[in-house]
Amino acid sequence: MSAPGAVRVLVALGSNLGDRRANLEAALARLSAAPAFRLVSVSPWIESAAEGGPAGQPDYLNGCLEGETTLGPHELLALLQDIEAGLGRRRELEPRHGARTLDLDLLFYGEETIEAERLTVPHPRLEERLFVLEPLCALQPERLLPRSRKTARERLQELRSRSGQR
Ligand code: A4P
Ligand code: MG
Repeated sequence: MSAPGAVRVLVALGSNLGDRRANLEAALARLSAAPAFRLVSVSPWIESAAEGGPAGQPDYLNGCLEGETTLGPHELLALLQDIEAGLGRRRELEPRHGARTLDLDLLFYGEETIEAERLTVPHPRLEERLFVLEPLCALQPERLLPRSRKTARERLQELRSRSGQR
């Protein structure tokens, strides 16, 4: 059952350092243990080569989760960043888009649009990334994306045909 005032959220997960599956599963366990967060569903984990960033990085394991929370969006971002740090991420030591034990990005916070200094929602790059759209489509293929105005499924097909994948 939903808590009163709870908001549906979607979070992207990624890891390309250490035991990637264990990192992602530990993130799920920590989120589920937070009193203000309820895990609703999780996509399969999907492996892909690192997009952008320094050359020679290990492949990523990515996924997406749907949850429900009574936290505000900034509080939720703080929780996600605490979990990243708790699982060994040292953001200050990484190059941009460098390898990381855990990356948690807030894709959607209900239907809200947020343009704050430290938080942009819906996530600004989600519509350009196969590694986000693939797991998102496993959970919400009909989700309408604000920039392209396409569904997640349509946008995934478009990016796949552009990159020569079927
Ligand atoms: N921030 C703003 N909006 C958000 C949001 N909606 N969710 C701010 C999370 N954070 C948000 O994040 C930098 C700052 O973004 C945070 O301090 C927060 O206040 P970060 O996680 O430190 O930086 P990042 O993840 O390196 O940067 P960025 O631009 O978010 O990178 P992406 O987009 O996450 O890409 N290839 C594959 N195959 N799989 C991947 O998962 N990931 C990346 C990183 C590159 N290539 C990849 C993958
Ligand atoms: Mg990130």
